Amino acid sequence: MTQISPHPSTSSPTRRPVVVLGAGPAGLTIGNILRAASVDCLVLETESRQFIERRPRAGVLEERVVRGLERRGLATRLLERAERHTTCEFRFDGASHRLPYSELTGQHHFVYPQPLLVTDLVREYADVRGGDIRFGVRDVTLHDTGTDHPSVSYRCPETGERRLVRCDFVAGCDGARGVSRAALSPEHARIARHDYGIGWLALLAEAPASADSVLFGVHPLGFAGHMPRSPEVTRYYLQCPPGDDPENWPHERVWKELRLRLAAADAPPLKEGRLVEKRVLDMHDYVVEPMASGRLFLAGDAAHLTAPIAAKGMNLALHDAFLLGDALVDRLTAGDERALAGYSAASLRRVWDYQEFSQWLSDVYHGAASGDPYRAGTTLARLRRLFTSPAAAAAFAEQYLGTAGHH
Ligand code: RFL
Repeated sequence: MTQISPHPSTSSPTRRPVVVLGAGPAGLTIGNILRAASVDCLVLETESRQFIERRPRAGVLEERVVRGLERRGLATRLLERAERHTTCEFRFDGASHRLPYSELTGQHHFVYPQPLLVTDLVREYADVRGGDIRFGVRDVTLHDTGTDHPSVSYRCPETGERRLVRCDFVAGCDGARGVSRAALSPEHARIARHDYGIGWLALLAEAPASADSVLFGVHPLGFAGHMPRSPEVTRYYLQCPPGDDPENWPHERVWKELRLRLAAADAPPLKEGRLVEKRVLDMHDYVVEPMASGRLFLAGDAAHLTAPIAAKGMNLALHDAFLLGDALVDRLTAGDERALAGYSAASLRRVWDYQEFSQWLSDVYHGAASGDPYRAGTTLARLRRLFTSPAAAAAFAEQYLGTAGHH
């Protein structure tokens, strides 16, 4: 619904070409692209700077995304500090199977925790490029996004006063729980949803990685994942019932299940540590089509959610940000509308491709524990094919690295 709430009475409405909602990877990247082209913008964020710089989430970036950040001057620290991964390892039937995806694609995964990337992007936007950002804003409301004169209002955290910002475009990058998705016109926007009916217990352990690569354990007890994050912290996942209570997973149970589900002959023991994050994620996806209506353009999780199954969410958010940031610059500096008009369709091609990969991978991860011997059998056949068919391995590597068929 395009929000038509009356404009709040404010003493001095300001004006900016672009208002960006949300200071996640998508919003901050768009802000940086606009500032580099001397386009004025305002980023509004409901949380504090300290909070967004510490929020632990993703950590795996495709090389193509890293090069996109590098071209825009946003990857200096990332390139100095990120680890490059070349291989992932599946564990099933009690054995390890390594898949050398860099040999197959010529590209790497870069492991760089999302809070570090967000810290770099905020610093570059606010402290280096002089971009305007307001943290801790309340009651963000969009107005008139279906007209040529949209605006955004919010409550100022310091004074409690409502402020109105008139603009030419709104970039809705406010994530899965933001307000911009609801401001799309319902006659034009459709939301496709998929629920996997599966939960993942997402864990952060204060422990070094137990292997030099990502590990995927496909086991009759359920999926288990191991993702190195930094020398001190490792992410683990355990499949669990959706909506499970993390309190059902005390320290001993977590490590016992991880040891069982990631077991493989000759594998060194897991390096255990204190669990500093323990939350249950219900695996579901949605895609908004189209990702724009009037002067409102969505990017990242605001427009599409991909369960962390294929580690694609942050990558998609950044692919969107490159497309939308560049398109807004074309429109606002050269009057060229073409990229903006094609933005939604261009982004959605990749989004659906990644959704399909996520669904495929979910079958592989969860089939063995489905309780259905037929699904368990086909899951194992798919897995074995990755290690017996070079064509199957290459197809997996292309999708995992995001190198296939996109520009
Ligand atoms: P974000 O990062 O959620 O940022 C949105 C920002 O908007 C703010 N906000 C508002 N601001 C203004 N007005 C409002 N009304 C607002 N409402 C909210 C929020 O405070 C926030 O700062 O969205 P963005 O930029 O689209 O980025 C998306 C990524 O954060 C997300 O896709 C990834 O974290 C997903 N994800 C992973 N992605 C990967 O590519 N690789 C991974 O390995 C990976 N692992 C994960 C993940 C997500 C996880 N969780 C918890 C959701 C692991 C986990 C556990």
